[in-house]
Amino acid sequence: MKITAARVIVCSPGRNFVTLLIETDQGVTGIGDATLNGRELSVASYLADHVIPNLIGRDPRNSEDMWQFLYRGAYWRRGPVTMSAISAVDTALWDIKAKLAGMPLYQLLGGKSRERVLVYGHANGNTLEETVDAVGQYIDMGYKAIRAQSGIPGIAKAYGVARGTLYYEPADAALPTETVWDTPKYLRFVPKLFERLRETYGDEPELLHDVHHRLTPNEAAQLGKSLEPYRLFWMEDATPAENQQAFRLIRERTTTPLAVGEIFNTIWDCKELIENQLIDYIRTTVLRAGGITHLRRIADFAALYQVRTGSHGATDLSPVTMGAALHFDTWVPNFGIQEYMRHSEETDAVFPHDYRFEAGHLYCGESPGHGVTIDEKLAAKYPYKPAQLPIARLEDGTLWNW
Ligand code: KDG
Ligand code: MG
Repeated sequence: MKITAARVIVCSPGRNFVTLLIETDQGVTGIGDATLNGRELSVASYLADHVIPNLIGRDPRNSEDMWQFLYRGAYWRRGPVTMSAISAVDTALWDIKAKLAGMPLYQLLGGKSRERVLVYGHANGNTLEETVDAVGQYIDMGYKAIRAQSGIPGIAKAYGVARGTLYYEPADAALPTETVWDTPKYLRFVPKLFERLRETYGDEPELLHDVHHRLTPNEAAQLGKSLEPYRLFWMEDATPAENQQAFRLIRERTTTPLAVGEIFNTIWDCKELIENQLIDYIRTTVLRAGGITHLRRIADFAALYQVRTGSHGATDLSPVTMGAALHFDTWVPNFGIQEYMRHSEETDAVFPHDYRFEAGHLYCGESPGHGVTIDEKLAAKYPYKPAQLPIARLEDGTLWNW
């Protein structure tokens, strides 16, 4: 069996997506997501110029060898562009393999470990009151776990606050929007928000919060401690994780559970965090961390240390990633939770899929493969639009972590 052709489809049905489609001599095709928010064309070019010529003529069933070829064989290892491209190839090959077997992808991984996948949605508002109301709306929609982000008095354009109500899309301009950051204001405000959320909705809903890399380890420890009475499911990306040992300081000072990993590319980015039990949830994804093949390796390693999965699932990960992630989540023994930010109707129409939401959970479909396809004719109606992520500066102008 051979790969006969592959192509990259770039489209923008509400936001930009890069999709790899692989064709075989047996008529079976597979797709993978290669979207890297704000840097989409770099991955598209890496795939078209450097990866696709290497795919033609190879046996698509040898996904492990293909992974090793693209990772080791490139000499230049890791990095978001390379790893997003490898992820797309790997996801497409698993899609093909499962279609050849006539099975939903989770069956090839080891079958079902659970019937349904717990997801968390994104509630947000410009003020504390609006955010409290938004969490209530998510509870009414059936969500059992909700991330709460709020505008903060005195901080213009806080992270995670939507322009519409259901959809949060940070990549909002061709050149980065500038936002302002102020740590003391943030640290004073956030515990008040979660105090109000527990007062209003009681103990039951799982509540999550994304710090989005803004704090130092000591500040993160302070925040974690101040949130302990409100029993968060997790505090995410409390500090940047290039220095994995930085999490030791946070870990030693608070019992608030810690999640990290949406920007990690390989097991090497989280090895120390996991083996030293510095985190509770690893947020690596099918898309960013080398596809099913590598994500499985990370999850198995994490299981040894009782670290559970909590894959990134923002809107810049296409429905193709969501479909593959749900098969992974249905199988993975040490599953924690799956992020689920709803895609727009235009996006859903371009990527027909068989997963569905019900009562706070997503269910993966039963069709062979990962259950997501692309309508290429419709995709062609939405050409690429340059859009980058914002940046953050302190009030004195110093560039900060967005
Ligand atoms: O492209 C960046 C987004 O995916 C990111 O800002 C979303 O932090 C995020 C999250 O937790 O969903
Ligand atoms: Mg995040």
